[in-house]
Amino acid sequence: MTTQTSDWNPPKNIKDLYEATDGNQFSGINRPTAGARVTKALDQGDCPVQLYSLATPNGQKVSILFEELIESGCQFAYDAFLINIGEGEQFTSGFTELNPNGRIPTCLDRNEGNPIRLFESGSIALYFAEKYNRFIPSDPGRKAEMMNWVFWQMGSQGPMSGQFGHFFVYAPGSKHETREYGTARYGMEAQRLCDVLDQALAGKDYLLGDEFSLADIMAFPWFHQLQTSYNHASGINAAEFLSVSQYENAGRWSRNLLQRPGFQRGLQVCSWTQKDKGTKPWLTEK
Ligand SMILES: N[C@@H](CCC(=O)N[C@@H](CS)C(=O)NCC(=O)O)C(=O)O
Repeated sequence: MTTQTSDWNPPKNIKDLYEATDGNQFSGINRPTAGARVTKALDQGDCPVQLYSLATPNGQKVSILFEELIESGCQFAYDAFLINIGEGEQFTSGFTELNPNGRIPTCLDRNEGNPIRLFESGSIALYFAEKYNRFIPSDPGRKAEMMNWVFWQMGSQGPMSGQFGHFFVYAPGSKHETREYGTARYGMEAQRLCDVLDQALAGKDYLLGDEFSLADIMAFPWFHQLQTSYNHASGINAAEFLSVSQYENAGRWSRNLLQRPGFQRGLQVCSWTQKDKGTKPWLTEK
């Protein structure tokens, strides 16, 4: 590919561009460095597993898995703690000791006295699915296909859809040209990824055909996010903007998954809107 001529001259160092991000809804917490920003221990409960999360699509992958483990009959108990990422709670020393990347979801498996820290939703999900021998096919070919979807989700669907959401909803209000470029680039890619999912689900109940697996748990929350969230201040939402209803196979799959009690509860764990009811709101409703 040839390098295009450009009338844009970047400064010698990115530092001179940092302030161009001012005004995005997360600019208060964005920094180019890692590590703890304050010394503070994490809250802990009595259960074997401690989950530090928020009901964003990345958090929901793990909480849906946890609730599906419980639904499938596993003796699985976890405490959940809401991490307010807007206030930088992902940068306390307690949090970054568990997750040097400073992102939700993050877990601690006390593992009968041999604690194991877990970060990255894909790593957390594979760890617990393997530990409890659930949602991973025993047949090597089917297991490989399941892994294909897990890595597709982690490497493509999540990051690209998230970047779309940033430019569409959270980027600085006045940066119209930047927003149009970012929204177009990542929005088109988010559509392509929805189409990948949609085509894979043609004539099938689940990504592996007739077998529900971790692939479905992983791929659901970001598709659901595009169906239901990312509302622009003008009133346009992602579903309308990206014509998400055109993905009929994925829409049918998503509706069916939403019938599962594990999905219904998993979506609510560490939900911001129901914070007053606790991190597992259905416990209060009983
Ligand atoms: N690849 C990571 C992504 C995690 C991630 O980006 N989490 C977001 C919330 S959805 C976060 O914690 N953001 C806080 C920040 O940007 O400081 C995973 O799947 O666990």
